[in-house]
Amino acid sequence: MGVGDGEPIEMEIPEDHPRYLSLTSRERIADGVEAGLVDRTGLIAHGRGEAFDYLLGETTIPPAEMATKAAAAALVQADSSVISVNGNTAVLSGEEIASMSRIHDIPVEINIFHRTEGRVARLVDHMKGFGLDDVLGIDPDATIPNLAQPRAACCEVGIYNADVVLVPLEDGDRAQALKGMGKTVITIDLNPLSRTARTADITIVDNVVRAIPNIDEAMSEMSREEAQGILSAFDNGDNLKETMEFIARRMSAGDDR
Ligand code: PTJ
Repeated sequence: MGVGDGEPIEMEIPEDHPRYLSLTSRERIADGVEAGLVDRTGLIAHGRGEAFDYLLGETTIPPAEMATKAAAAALVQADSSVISVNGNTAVLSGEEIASMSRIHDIPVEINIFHRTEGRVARLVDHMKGFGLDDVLGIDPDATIPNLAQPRAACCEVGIYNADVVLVPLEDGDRAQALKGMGKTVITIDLNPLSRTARTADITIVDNVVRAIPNIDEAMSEMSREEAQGILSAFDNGDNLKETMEFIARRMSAGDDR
């Protein structure tokens, strides 16, 4: 659904369009706002993500492949992990997250920045629509320390007790507060300069749409022993530096695709 003269219009995007994924993602976010799943500021966040994705060439670049392996390793080694899902993530990657949750037995918690109980309930239903029996997030019973309410609300059996948290498109304050609790924070953020990207232990600078299936696949192929070696060799600061060098090289080469 698109918008013309204030009236919603149906958009048909041909599958062979060179920017099919980007355009269909844009439609999903817009539809998500209409369905009360995505906060309206999610449109702006998505636009910022699109701009960075364009700089990457809308593909998973080598440093992101390394970070994806490190994320998979942290999840393979975790005692208790959780996937924190917000509005944008749910409409872009809900089905793939549900599949990853089932295969690797990782709980999903709806945890949103612009919290309303109605939107949490709709997002829980949305994720259950992909076949998950239990989705956390309604009736939070714990609080993330050093973070103002309502963003601090979370579930004890989910985010509060987890040692490893996968939080795509997170905000900087909450990423910092989760780190302050001693957790390993994995984020997916197309902006390598964001506070979240710099705060997390592992930052995958990639589109959540590509990153989730990649983490899922990497986990399926990894033993705990292998995971230990990958984690010891990974440094998030170095990885972000390589990411920015990749973008700078691409821009100075004038490579538009
Ligand atoms: O559903 P809510 O209430 O939790 O709100 C979610 C948003 C995303 C609106 C909220 O967390 C927010 O405002 O986020 P920010 O601070 O704008 O940060 C979003 C980050 O995600 C930015 O750095 C974007 O570049 C990045 N981003 C946007 N789309 C994608 C993305 N990263 C990966 N994949 C994307 N598709």
